[in-house]
Amino acid sequence: MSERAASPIHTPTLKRWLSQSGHNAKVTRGSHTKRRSSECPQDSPPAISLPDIQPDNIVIAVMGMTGVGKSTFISYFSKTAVVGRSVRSCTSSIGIHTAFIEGQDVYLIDTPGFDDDTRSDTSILIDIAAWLKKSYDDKVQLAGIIYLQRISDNRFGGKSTQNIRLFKELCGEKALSCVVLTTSMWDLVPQEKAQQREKELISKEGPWGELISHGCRVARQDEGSVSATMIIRHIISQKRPDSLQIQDEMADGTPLIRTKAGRVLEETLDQNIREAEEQMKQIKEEMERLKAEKAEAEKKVAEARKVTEEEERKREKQQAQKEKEERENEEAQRKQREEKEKQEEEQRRRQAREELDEERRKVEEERKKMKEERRKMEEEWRQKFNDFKQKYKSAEEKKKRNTEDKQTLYGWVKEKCIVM
Ligand SMILES: Nc1nc2c(ncn2[C@@H]2O[C@H](COP(=O)(O)OP(=O)(O)OP(=O)(O)O)[C@@H](O)[C@H]2O)c(=O)[nH]1
Ligand SMILES: [Mg+2]
Repeated sequence: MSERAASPIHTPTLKRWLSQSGHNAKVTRGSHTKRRSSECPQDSPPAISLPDIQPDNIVIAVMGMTGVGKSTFISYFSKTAVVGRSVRSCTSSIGIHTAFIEGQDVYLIDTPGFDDDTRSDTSILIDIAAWLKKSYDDKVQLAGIIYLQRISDNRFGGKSTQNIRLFKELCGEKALSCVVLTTSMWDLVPQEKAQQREKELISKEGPWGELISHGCRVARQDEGSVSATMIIRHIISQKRPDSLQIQDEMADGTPLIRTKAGRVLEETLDQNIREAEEQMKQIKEEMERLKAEKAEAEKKVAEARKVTEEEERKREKQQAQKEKEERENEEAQRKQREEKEKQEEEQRRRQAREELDEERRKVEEERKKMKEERRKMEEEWRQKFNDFKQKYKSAEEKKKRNTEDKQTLYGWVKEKCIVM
């Protein structure tokens, strides 16, 4: 595919009209895709001259919810497309990017995605409708619309369904044949799963079933610039729709809110309000229920606390009684023990006294015995002494007598002259 460094369109009339409209849709120098925050790349492409869109130029709008890859799709053909770097919404206003595809100048219109986290769907629809009205007034016809949807989304939720309804009423049945329903982000899901989701998406009863029955084509944006070029080529090869339903309605003077798309949006908003109110009601009921549960729980807790405190008091009383009994028991045991010890002591003392008495008695007896023995001995001694004394006296008398005898004898001898 031949491709050329593209530059955003500068359409003086369009620029004037859009800036007068007071909406977010702006045609600015450099990049027409206004970037909203630091999440979006900050390196703006250099400012380049902007060609006017002529009625016979090929203009393709890329639509879809936020983050589906609209700017990424355009970036394969135009360096001015600003791709988001995070999950936050990036493209905040309509951007017009020029590209050279298959030997032709193609104008790719980057639209802000619905379900944006910083803008309401209403203000986005106003921007898109304003741009479509202006292009209608300027006789600029869309060659086709690429409606992107992530195949990686787990389920086709309420928001996606609402967005499809809005998109359908924006285009109108007669323009749906120039729409290519395109699935992106095939690389994020296993092929088998992605194919299954695609099958569900395009089935008759599926979210895209009705659109397909009205002529929408289905494509996969699964090979970067290759598949993107094939999609563009398909659109170029198709007959252009005259106009979109919303353009016809607005050209007839129908206010945006009364257009079919406007009504869908209104219904959606009403439904969202109802859902939010229902949700609020449920939350309120849930809160009331929780409050009641809490009050009940608190009551139970208070009752349980009362019972517990009562039990605690009883337990303390029982404990105190038990301790008292234990103390009394101990006291009784102590007294018993002391009494027993006293008795034992008394017994010991009595025994000791008795032993002492016995000892004393024995000693006394011994003493008496000794005294008796001494008395006997003394008696014996006295007897013996008296005997000795007697014997001594006898011996003395004997000696005296003998001495006297001797002296007598001696005297006699002398007298008789007998010398011995
Ligand atoms: N893995 C993967 N990422 C993709 C693909 N296409 C886009 N992305 C990423 O998805 C994010 C959003 O892409 P954008 O192109 O900014 O999406 P958008 O639809 O323009 O988003 P808004 O401007 O917020 O409406 C970016 O980080 C892209 O790099 C794809 O096919 N595969
Ligand atoms: Mg974008």
